[in-house]
Amino acid sequence: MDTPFIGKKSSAAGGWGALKSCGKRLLESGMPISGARTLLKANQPDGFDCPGCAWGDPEHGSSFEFCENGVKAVAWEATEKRATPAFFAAHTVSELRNLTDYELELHGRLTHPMRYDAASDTYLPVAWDEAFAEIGAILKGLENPDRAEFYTSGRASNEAAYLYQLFVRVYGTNNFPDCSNMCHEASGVGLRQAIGVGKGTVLLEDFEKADAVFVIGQNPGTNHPRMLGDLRRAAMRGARIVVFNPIRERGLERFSDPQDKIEMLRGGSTDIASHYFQPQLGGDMAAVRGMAKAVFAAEDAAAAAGLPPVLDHAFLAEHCAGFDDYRAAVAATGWAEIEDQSGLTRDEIERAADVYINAERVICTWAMGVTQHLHSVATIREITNFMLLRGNIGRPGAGLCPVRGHSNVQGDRTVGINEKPPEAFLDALEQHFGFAVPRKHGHNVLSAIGAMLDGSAQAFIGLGGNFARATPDSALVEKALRNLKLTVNIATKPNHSHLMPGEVSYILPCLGRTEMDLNPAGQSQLISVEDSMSMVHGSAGINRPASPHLLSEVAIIAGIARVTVGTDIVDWPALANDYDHIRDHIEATIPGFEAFNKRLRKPRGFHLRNTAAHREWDTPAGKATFFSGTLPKETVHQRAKRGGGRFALQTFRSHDQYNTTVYGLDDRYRGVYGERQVIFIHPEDLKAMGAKAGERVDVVGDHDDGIERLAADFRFVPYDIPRGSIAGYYPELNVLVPLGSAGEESDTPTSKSIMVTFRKREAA
Ligand SMILES: Nc1nc2c(c(=O)[nH]1)N[C@H]1C(S)=C(S)[C@@H](COP(=O)(O)OP(=O)(O)OC[C@H]3O[C@@H](n4cnc5c(=O)[nH]c(N)nc54)[C@H](O)[C@@H]3O)O[C@H]1N2
Ligand SMILES: Nc1nc2c(c(=O)[nH]1)N[C@H]1C(S)=C(S)[C@@H](COP(=O)(O)OP(=O)(O)OC[C@H]3O[C@@H](n4cnc5c(=O)[nH]c(N)nc54)[C@H](O)[C@@H]3O)O[C@H]1N2
Ligand SMILES: [Mo]
Repeated sequence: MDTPFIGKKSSAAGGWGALKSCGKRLLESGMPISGARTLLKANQPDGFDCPGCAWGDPEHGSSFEFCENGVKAVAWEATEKRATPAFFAAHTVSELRNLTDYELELHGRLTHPMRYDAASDTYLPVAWDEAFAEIGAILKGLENPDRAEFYTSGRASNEAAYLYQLFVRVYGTNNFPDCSNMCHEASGVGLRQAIGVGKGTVLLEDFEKADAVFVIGQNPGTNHPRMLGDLRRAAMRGARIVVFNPIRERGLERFSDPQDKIEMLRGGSTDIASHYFQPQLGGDMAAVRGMAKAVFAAEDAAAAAGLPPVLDHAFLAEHCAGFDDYRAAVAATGWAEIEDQSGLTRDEIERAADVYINAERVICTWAMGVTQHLHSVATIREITNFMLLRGNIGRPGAGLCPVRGHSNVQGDRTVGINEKPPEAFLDALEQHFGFAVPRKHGHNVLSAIGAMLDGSAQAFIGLGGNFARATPDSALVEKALRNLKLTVNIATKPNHSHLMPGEVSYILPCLGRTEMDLNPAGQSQLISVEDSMSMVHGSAGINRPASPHLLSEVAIIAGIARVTVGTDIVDWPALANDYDHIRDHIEATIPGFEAFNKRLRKPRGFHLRNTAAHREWDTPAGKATFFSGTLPKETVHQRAKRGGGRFALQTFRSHDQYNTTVYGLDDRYRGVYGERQVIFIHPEDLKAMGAKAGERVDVVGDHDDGIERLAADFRFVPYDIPRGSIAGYYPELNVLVPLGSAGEESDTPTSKSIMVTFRKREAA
């Protein structure tokens, strides 16, 4: 069979495979001896925050927490390879566009500020001051500030993000498209409505106390490997781990902890999931409602038998609004509808509910499998409803835990990267800095793209990220970027967004998290980040900068700001010279940052108070609020089931990538090697189509907007996945994600429910 890329799956996540992969990655990165030292400083009080993910750090852990994908993220940044002016001189931008994301980033770290030269179709080095002057002149020359889009990726520090939002608001717009719009937006929206705060309510310690952890739509083995350590410890002390995931993900089944010497020597591993349910794509709201139905049934049975109640009546009476309506809505939802939409049987759902009922303390975590659907906000409200039934919010060992993506995506929102900023924050800015703050809501990712396409947007500034590749309908977005007057990308490595130059285009290279950030006086500057548990901690790099020409993100923002809006309102250079001053402004304008500079210097930083965790409900009703809507009329898998050779496609991450950054072509945990253009599919679906493993097909979009979408030359991988649902990698499949399909109330691209068909490829 022609399937050399399909190999053995790891028997467990972690283990020796993880160590081997790290060694390989470190060698490839050409990271010097300092590499080991660099790694030992990850997530340490006197080191830097790992740029890998937003999982929390243990309160008492003083030893290095091993994490394979953290190693990759660090090695990727600390590489010895350089994309120098000589590299850019040797290749036209059109040539570079033919490289894959993987090949492009292999060229290493950017070393000089570069300006696009249309005559030669290459990037040429430019002086920082010249770059700032021209960018400032173009921004000032736009018809009005709403013509510019200011994108943020979630790696920016609190200090950089705060300065950025301040600059942009002094300039006069709230156009803040943000990676969060494509990520956990639905969590923020749903949680704010239900419990009054758009963040998770648990601390890392709560995982030591929980009796059950529900993990919905998340693949921590790859994307939050350090979370597996916490799940493993929970499993070992008998906590139940209940997984809802259409795909059987290795890391959720078994984990061999590289930290555990005995487990490593014996080649053993620990079972993670006690229960593994495989719903259909987008079936989670139905599954959770089914569990709620089972909880109500158990409550009725207990009452009839004179047993203690299942519901937490005291909590419901004191803290909740809308309970009776919710109970009625659940009663009105039939099992047939629940089974069809969830793809799970009543029996499976009742077994999951039993775990919930028998656990005193329950945590529910989720990520992109929940947030990237049409009805994600409703699903998150339903998860909250379910957790409220037994008072599982706001007490030890229990709570809601949306697991964030980028290492500081949560912090960026906290410090003002928000296209719909709260009025209180704008008031505080206005009062503190004394300027008329723009009040009109700005663009998110989708509306920014809309504005680029209809010509009303004329400039794009990207603080990190890879806008052209991370967004839906990538082919259209690339065109849109090239129609702009100005494109600026602040970045560490070259990526495809840099190859879509507008009329004037700059790549501005910045320091990474692992590098020393020295101010003009030669003092090391500290930055801060916030993790998924709302812990704010300091981070200071230890490596020498990749090039002497790099500036920090803060310095670059200050440079652009000084030229664009002058220094009357804000003394930008002074703030860039001492980040303590930026933190003073954060403290003065954002609640929760009292004594910021002092508390940041404590070993583990500090916790930003979460009202819901204290059972204070900042909602219109002043209570935790049940939402009692109906289930979605039809999900993407239900539509696919109606026939026409259609499938419901989700796009997810391989074990060897960080979003649009591809580290390598293997996906060890899923047994795929040296190939990323693959489609995971149920073997019976293959058989029904008369297709074989490894066969090449084109994947064709089936969105009813008349636009033709094609992802060419993908190969089938038979997999343990529900029939009718398929999966493949982002960003290669972003050409199929329709711009016109956005989550209700979240406006998040629906990258986990895409309708497609297959077209046979003619043999070459
Ligand atoms: N190494 C590494 N770490 C990362 C990242 C990375 O790319 N690489 N990315 C970072 C970022 S920005 C983010 S947002 C997070 C992403 O972390 P995840 O959310 O874990 O990322 P995905 O790979 O998109 O995986 C989604 C998971 O949800 C499942 N799923 C898909 N649809 C459904 C559904 O309808 N229902 C259910 N129950 N499950 C579903 C998929 O099978 C898959 O296991 O990770 C962060 N950490
Ligand atoms: N189809 C589909 N699309 C998706 C998703 C999906 O699951 N499926 N996931 C969505 C999600 S959850 C997210 S968060 C977005 C991610 O979208 P982005 O955040 O835009 O993308 P990244 O790939 O994380 O950005 C990588 C680039 O960031 C730059 N970079 C790295 N470190 C630094 C740094 O320290 N400073 C600066 N200035 N730049 C740096 C490098 O140049 C690198 O090329 O993609 C979204 N798109
Ligand atoms: Mo994300």
